[in-house]
Amino acid sequence: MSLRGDYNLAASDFSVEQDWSAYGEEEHALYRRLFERQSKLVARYACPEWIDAVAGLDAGGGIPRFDAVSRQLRAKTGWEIVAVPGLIPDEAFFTHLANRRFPVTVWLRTPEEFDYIVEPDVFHDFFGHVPLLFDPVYADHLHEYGKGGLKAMRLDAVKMLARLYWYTIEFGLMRTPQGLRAYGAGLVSSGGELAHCIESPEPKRLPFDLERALRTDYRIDRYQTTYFVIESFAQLMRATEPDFTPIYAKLRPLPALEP
Ligand code: HBI
Ligand code: FE
Repeated sequence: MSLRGDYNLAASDFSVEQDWSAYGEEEHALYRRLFERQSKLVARYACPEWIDAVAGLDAGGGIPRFDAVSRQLRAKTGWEIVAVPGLIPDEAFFTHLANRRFPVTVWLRTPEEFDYIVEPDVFHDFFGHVPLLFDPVYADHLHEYGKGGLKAMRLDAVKMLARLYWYTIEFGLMRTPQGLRAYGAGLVSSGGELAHCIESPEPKRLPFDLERALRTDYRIDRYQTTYFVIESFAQLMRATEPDFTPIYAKLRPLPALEP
């Protein structure tokens, strides 16, 4: 996969400096436009935990300073942002999560990609992922996920575990007393899929089922056709607590499920 970021300056853990002064005014303006578009949608479709967290973040003025937000994060849940050039290898990614460091891409999409981008950019990573790191239960789950990822590598089960991440952290839905809400970063940061995932009659919306999620394939270049719905982050934490080793062994011989 030809990646867009500049990996030449990355350290051995794939971290880079954010160099906030290098962003141009037009990049900050594009970030603000993305933020303003999503702000109208998240009020209606994002889960309460995301809404509460983003209220405490000065996230709309332009591309955020990672070190300033890391100070707020550390104080709340012990997490911090690690600046990266883009997608990084699984082992580096899982190692960062296992140490409560969330990788956030430093570059911003081009104006032509306003509506859709394949690779995660700073808007997807920061606006989509960072606010929920302020939620203690979600933060603990992601920490466990990172440790589970390193174990999955030893068990050659990363493909299965990546599906869990996809159907929760990236595209998860939550049932709330006010109705369905999105918590997945790929949904919260999407101009079109955020309303679609809640309003459209087309996609399947299944109660969260760990084994089904681990078996269900996904497409990265289109709206999801299947969403999994949790009751709460506490339920997600409980459901993913068991040792996955016997689950991997049971599911490995079975065919993947089409979404
Ligand atoms: N790298 N920067 C970055 N962000 C991701 O979300 C990411 C990654 N590398 C690997 C990866 N995700 C997935 O393979 C894991 O979810 C399994
Ligand atoms: Fe993401």
